[in-house]
Amino acid sequence: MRLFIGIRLPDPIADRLAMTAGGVPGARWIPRENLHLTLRFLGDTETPMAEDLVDELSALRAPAFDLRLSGVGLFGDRRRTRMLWAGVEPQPALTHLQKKVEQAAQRAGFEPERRKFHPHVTLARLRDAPRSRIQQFLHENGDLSTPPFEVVDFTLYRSFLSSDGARYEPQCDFELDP
Ligand code: 3AM
Repeated sequence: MRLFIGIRLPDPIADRLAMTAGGVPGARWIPRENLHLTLRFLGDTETPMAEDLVDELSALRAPAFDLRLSGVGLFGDRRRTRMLWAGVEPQPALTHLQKKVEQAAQRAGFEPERRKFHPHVTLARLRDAPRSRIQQFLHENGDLSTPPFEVVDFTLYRSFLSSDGARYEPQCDFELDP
């Protein structure tokens, strides 16, 4: 099964992000119910390793925290699929949680994640999108800012890929300390 660990967004926050969709030809917008902040991509995983991971994540202790999304940006270049994303205001408790999640994944037997953690919420994947429309999107949504919301847990997701795109199914929530 294809797995990743992420943070769910409260409905009003997902609603606000979903309002940014549109206006960029070649964009595949992430469906509102799929919007999330990825903490760790795990990929295809055998059941025993997934069970070890659940044990490790259940034992993880980290405090709950507030998070606020702000701004939008673009990852990637013309040779790769590019992504539009919403930014995350710096929050040391989020970085702390991500490190704990990384440690838990490694204890469960996953290879270390070599890439630096850039917290973001993917809004759309782009293919051959005109540069001018991307710039327009970045300009129009540059002042995106959500109210702070409390992150009280994080989630192990299963990802199902199909020609219609990905479907993400929460498998298990792990509570943070109040
Ligand atoms: O939340 P975002 O969109 O940044 O891009 C995928 C998504 O991240 C990423 O895992 C998240 C849930 O699908 N992802 C998918 N395949 C990946 C891979 N092979 C990957 N990240 C790293 N390596």
